[in-house]
Amino acid sequence: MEYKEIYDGVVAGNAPLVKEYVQKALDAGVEPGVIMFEYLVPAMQEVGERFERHEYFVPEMLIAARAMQGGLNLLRPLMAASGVEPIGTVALGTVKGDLHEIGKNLVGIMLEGAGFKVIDLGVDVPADRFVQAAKNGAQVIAMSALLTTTMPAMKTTIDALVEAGLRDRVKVMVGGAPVTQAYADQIGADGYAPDASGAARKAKVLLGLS
Ligand code: B1M
Repeated sequence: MEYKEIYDGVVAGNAPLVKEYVQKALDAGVEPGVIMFEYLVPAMQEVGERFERHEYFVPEMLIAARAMQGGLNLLRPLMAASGVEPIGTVALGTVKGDLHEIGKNLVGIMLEGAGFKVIDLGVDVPADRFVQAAKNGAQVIAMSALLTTTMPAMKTTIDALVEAGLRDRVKVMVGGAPVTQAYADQIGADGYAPDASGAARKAKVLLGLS
């Protein structure tokens, strides 16, 4: 692993080191996608595994997440399509009660990279904000959940879209570590993707673009 400092920096929560080496890798011509999927994402997986083994606790996870975010911020503008008419609009958010944003941000980056305009609603997003985004013209409502306890908020949003008479006008896509295709089917979502690049592919399929 040539830029091991990126991986180690995320695991150790060393944001300046991550930024420095992400920039070094970019300057040396390493593809942003390689930096993301070969260094940043595996490092965050390692953090998760340490948490599961009770070697890391919430503060360590938080500083690791911040370090990863710093790296992602350098990659985001490079991965987004530039100066091209968007192929569709996606409103993206982590559902109510859920503060996990890294996966959601990765999905956003991949959607942007695929040519979508992404309206990032942030984290802890209540159903009515997704409904408002649909009213404002979003064609895809994309929801992320990382907690088993917040997954039902996806169904709440779908119900709210039905109640607002908007369900037929938008496609609903769901994802996040505990979410499955079976769960997506169960709550009446139109699509599910297991990862960020799959999410970009799925959004295109849902809008009949591929
Ligand atoms: Co949290 N946390 N966390 N956490 N955290 C998990 C999710 C957990 C699995 C850890 C564990 O116990 N093993 C566990 C959930 C258990 C469960 O419900 N099954 C957990 C818990 C319990 C908690 C707290 C309750 C802890 C506490 O306070 N006691 C608390 C809850 C806070 C809240 O949300 N209300 C909490 C807090 C936090 C931090 C704030 C410290 C931090 C988040 C910081 C941040 O995001 N700014 C955090 C972190 C970092 C994690 C872990 C370590 C990493 C999550 C992550 O970013 N993964 C996580 C453990 C783990 O994953 N092993 C854990 C990397 C990211 C790239 O993956 O988000 O899965 P992921 O996204 C993927 C796919 O899922 C998919 O694409 C992404 C990229 O490929 N995807 C989509 C995601 N959204 C999608 C949407 C789509 C399609 C695909 O379409 C719309």
